[in-house]
Formats: sequence, C-alpha cells, structure tokens
Amino acid sequence: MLFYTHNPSKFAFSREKSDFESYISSNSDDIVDKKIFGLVGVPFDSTTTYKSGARYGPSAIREASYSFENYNLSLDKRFNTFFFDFGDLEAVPGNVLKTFEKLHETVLELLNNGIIPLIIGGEHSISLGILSALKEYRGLDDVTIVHFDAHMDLIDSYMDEKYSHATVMRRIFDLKPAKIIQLGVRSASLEEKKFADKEPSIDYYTASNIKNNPDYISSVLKEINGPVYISLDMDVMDPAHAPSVGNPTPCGLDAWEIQKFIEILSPKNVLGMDLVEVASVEIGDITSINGAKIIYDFLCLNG
Ligand SMILES: [Mn+2]
Repeated sequence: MLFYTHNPSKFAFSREKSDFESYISSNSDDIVDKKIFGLVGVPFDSTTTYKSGARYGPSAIREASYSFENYNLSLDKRFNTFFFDFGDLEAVPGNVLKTFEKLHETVLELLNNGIIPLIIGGEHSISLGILSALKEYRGLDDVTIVHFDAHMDLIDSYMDEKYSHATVMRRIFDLKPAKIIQLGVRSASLEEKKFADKEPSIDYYTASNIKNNPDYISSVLKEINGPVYISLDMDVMDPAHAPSVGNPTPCGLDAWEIQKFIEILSPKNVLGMDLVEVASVEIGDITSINGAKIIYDFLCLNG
C-alpha cells in the first residue's frame, strides 16, 4: 500500500489523488522542478500528561483550513503549491514505538518519492518518527532543527519513559543533527537548562528574548545555512492564541511573530515540518485556526 491513508477529509487546496498518480508516472520537467509537499496526520496522544485531545488535531486543523482564501493577502501569494493531503497515519493507541515505526516507514516513502513531509500531530513525541526517517534517508549532519516550543523537551526520561512528548527533543538530539535552535521556550527543569547550556549544538531563545529583541532573533534565523527541519509545538503560542494544547503555558508568542518567522524560514531548504499538540475538540477553536494558518502560510510561500 502506498502510504497509510485513512480519513477522506483533506486540508484545503490539496490536489487530487489523480494528480498525484500522474505526478508519480510523469517525468515532465514542470512537475519535477516543483517542490511537492505531502501532508499526513498522526492522530496520536498516548503520552499526553495534561490536556488530552491532540489525536483530534489533524481533523480540527483540516476543518479550520477551509476558512482561508486561495489568495493570501498578508503575504501577497496565491495558493499555487503542489501539495497532497494523504490522510491520517494508522496510529497505534497506547503504543509509542509501534506508532513511530509506522510513521518512520510512511515518511521514508514520502521522501523516496521526492515529497517533502508536512506532518500534523498528534502530540510532540511523533516528531522522532519523522526525524529518524529523515536521518535514514539523507542524514542529519548538516540539518538545523528549528524548534518552536514553550518547553525544551530535553529531559532524558520522564517518569522513567524515554519516549514521550516531554523527552522528544532529547531523543532528536541523540540523532545528532548539526544544530537545534529552540524558540519561544519559557518552561524547563533546571537539569534541562543546564544540559542546553553545556551543549554547543543547542541554542535557545526564550519568549522574553523574542519579545525584547525580535530583530535579533530574526537575524539568527536568516543566518541559518543549509537544510532546515521545522518542529512547531503549538504551545509556543500564548494560551490567548492557542488555548487548546497539551500544556498551555502563559507569556508566549502571538500569530504575528509566528507569521514573521515562517516567512523567514520558508525560502530556505526546508526538508520537512511538523506541527503538533493541537488538541481542539470543537469547531471554530482558535488553536486549530492558528495551526491551519501556519501550514497555509508555509505552503503559500512555497508555491
Ligand atoms: Mn511544548
């Protein structure tokens, strides 16, 4: 089976399956030269420790995506991106490692077909399954992970669990990417902070750093050389903008700041992206609208 596809509803502006089939069988230059994005939802929230519901994230974000126009006035871009929503991974409730394995295989399949993975969580533990696939596909030696989050997620184990939303960036660190840049952090254990301080491959900028000196943070992102992977935990936003997340944390970023950072990152060689921790369970919830907007902006900018 090509990809684990489940659930017929699609993110707005997704191309049809027939377009994908003609892409697969075509060698025409106009398609081959285009960036192609594949969205997969991962409805998994078994390691959630506080507010559950991230398993509903993919559905809520897709539903919210229909409130956007195919012309993006803020960015002056038409939605012209070659992009397929493949549906949801068949996650295994309660089993992190089996879910990782399935996600790893699926992401590898996307990469082998020249498709840039755009993965919607689910909670943050899933990012490891994506990055392990990226490591197998092309290595991470030159890759900068740009990690938007209220939390460092750098603890080695959480309640004796090695694989958890709370340990995910530590497991990604273990995969040895060139650099991890954390943005918007404002909650960590002292142990995590000390770890981040001593590791030269980890840089972090707190939400206060960003509020006090946004131009400096923009210049840090502009200066990133080489390939980039974006992992965006929606709790990086202030709970005023994203209340329905696994661990809402006050004093966060707003939609303007995220839009600006996505504008800076989009023209780079982005190898993949995940957007996780949306736990919206009702239509019209602002968290899923802001989540959908980030993906919509990113895709518009890559058209
Ligand atoms: Mn977080």
